[in-house]
Amino acid sequence: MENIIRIAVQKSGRLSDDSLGLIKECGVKFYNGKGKLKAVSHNFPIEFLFLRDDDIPGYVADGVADIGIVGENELAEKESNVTVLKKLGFSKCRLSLAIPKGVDYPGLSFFEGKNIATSYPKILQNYLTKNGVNAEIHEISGSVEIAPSIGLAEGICDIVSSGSTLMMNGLQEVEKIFKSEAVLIGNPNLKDWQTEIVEKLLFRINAVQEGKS
Ligand code: PRT
Ligand code: ZN
Repeated sequence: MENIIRIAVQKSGRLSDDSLGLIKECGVKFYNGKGKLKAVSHNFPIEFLFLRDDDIPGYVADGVADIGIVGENELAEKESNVTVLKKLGFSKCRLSLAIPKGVDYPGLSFFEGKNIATSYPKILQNYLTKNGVNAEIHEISGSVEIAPSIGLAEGICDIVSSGSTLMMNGLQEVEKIFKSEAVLIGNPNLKDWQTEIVEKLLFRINAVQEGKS
C-alpha cells in the first residue's frame, strides 16, 4: 500500500462540519458514510479517523493519528505533546468565568474560597494560580451552567460563544480567561515522507484561506 497519513477529526459536533468542509475545499475527496469511523481519500494520500474531540490531542501525541483538528481549549486542557501547525479560524469561542446575575462582582477576589464548576479544570487552575486566587474546582463533564442554581458552586467556568446560554441560565460573564479557535495539530515526530504530505495539505489550506480573505 502507498504511504498515507492519518488525520483525526471530530465525528460529530461543533467542529465536524467546518473541519470536513475545509478538507473538501482543499480538493480532497472521500466518502464518509453515516456512522463510519474511518474513511480513505481516493485522490489524496490521507485517511480519516472520526473521533470525540477530547481524544484527538492524545491520539495525535501518540502517533495513532499524524495530524488532527481540534479546539485550542481542548488542546490546552489535555496538555498533550503536539505541534500547532495552523490556526484555522473557525469554531471561535472563549472560556469565561460566570456568576449568577445580580450578584455583586468586586473582581477576581470574588472567587477566593469559593466553588467553581467546570469541564476545564487544568486551564482554570492555571489561571487561578497565575492570579493568586485559591478556589475549589469541581470538575463536571456537562451542563455546567446549572451548577450555581442547584447549589453545587458559586460560579462556573465554561465555553461562551454568543452568550445566550449564560443568559438563559441567569448567569453573567465576569472574566474571559482563554480564547479559542480550531487548529490543525501534528505529531512532533513525523517522518520526512509524512511531513511532505502534511506540507502539501497545508499549502492547499493556505490557498483556500487566502481565497477567502
Ligand atoms: O462529542 P464530542 O466530545 O466530540 O464533542 P463535545 O460535545 O465535547 O464538543 P462540541 O462539539 O460541543 O464542541 C467542540 C468544540 O467547539 C469545543 O471544544 C470548542 O472549541 C468549540 N466551540 C465553539 C464550542 C462553542 N463554540 C460553544 N458555544 N463548544 C461548546 N459551546 C457550548 C458551550 O459549552 C455552552 O454550553 O455552547 C454553549 C455556549 O454557547 P452560546 O452561544 O450560548 O454562548
Ligand atoms: Zn468533547
